[in-house]
Amino acid sequence: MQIFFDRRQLAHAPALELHNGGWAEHAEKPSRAEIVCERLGACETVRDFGRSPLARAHTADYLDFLETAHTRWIAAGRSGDAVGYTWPVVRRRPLDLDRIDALLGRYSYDAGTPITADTWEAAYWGAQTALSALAPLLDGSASASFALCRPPGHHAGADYLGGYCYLNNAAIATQAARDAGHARVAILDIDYHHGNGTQDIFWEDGSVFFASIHADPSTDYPFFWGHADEAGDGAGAGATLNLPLPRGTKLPAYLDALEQALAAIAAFDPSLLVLSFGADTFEGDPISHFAITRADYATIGGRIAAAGLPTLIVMEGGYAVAELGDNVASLLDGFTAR
Ligand code: Q9C
Ligand code: ZN
Repeated sequence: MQIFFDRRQLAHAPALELHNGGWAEHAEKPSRAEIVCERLGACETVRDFGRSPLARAHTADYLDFLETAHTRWIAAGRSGDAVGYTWPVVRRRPLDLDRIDALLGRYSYDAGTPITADTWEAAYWGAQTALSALAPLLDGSASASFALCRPPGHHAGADYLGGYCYLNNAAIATQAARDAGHARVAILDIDYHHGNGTQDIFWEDGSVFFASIHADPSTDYPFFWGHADEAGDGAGAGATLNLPLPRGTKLPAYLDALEQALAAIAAFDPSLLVLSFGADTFEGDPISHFAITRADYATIGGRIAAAGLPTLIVMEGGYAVAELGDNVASLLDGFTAR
């Protein structure tokens, strides 16, 4: 399996996140990607596909905001990481506001996702990592590849950041595959958290099937999305499948959900699969509550490989840093052994 990684992703290192009423050390650390890279060994060089494929999944105004937000934060006399404190909810309307705090509210939905001086650079190369890993699948020179992306992407929507995510790496690669001629692409999201950004981007798109297995949003972040009755709308009605599972879920119940997701994906008959892979389903994850073991990841990888689709695997979450390398290696080994 070809592995793609770019060290420029490591520059993003937010200090703190608002957690249970206080500022806590940020869980999404650069060492997450470093330890996986060390464990997996040699990585392919990432190419620069420019900004246009990013603008196929995100709005131009959001990309401009993300690129300039920290500079504007400093220009407003602040220091450290930029984070919002006011979010429009009631009777929202498209006001053209200039104040950085207003923009942070407009383009984000939580206080766990600070913008640092290096966020744009890191997120940009994260997206390029996903696009670079897609390339051998598009030209047929590989049947599977792994994009070691960081920061993660699946909570970021077309015009908002959140959940440690800024650019939606999986969505950008999916749209690039569509634009390269893949008529139907499926996304399978197996991060512990619901991939609300990805779901939102393709909500009304019948050419992308989005299936997600995640912690029940009644008890877990992101709360407002990922409930079982969310199924898409318009041309995308029926092209979204949410399979929420309770806290404490172990492999057997997880595999039942996985078979359901894979059956729905097979019925959709895609020519490419994008796997949003978060290893935060791990039993030892510090912010999550499933009970998947390292060995289980190989089983899960094998089941997904059995779908027989060209597959782009994109890294999402996973916060048990010391075990992350082994957990990712287990999933990839299970996938390739199949
Ligand atoms: N700090 C991913 O796994 N948790 N994102 C908020 C308060 C947010 C996780 C709790 C979890 C986001 C990609
Ligand atoms: Zn997650």
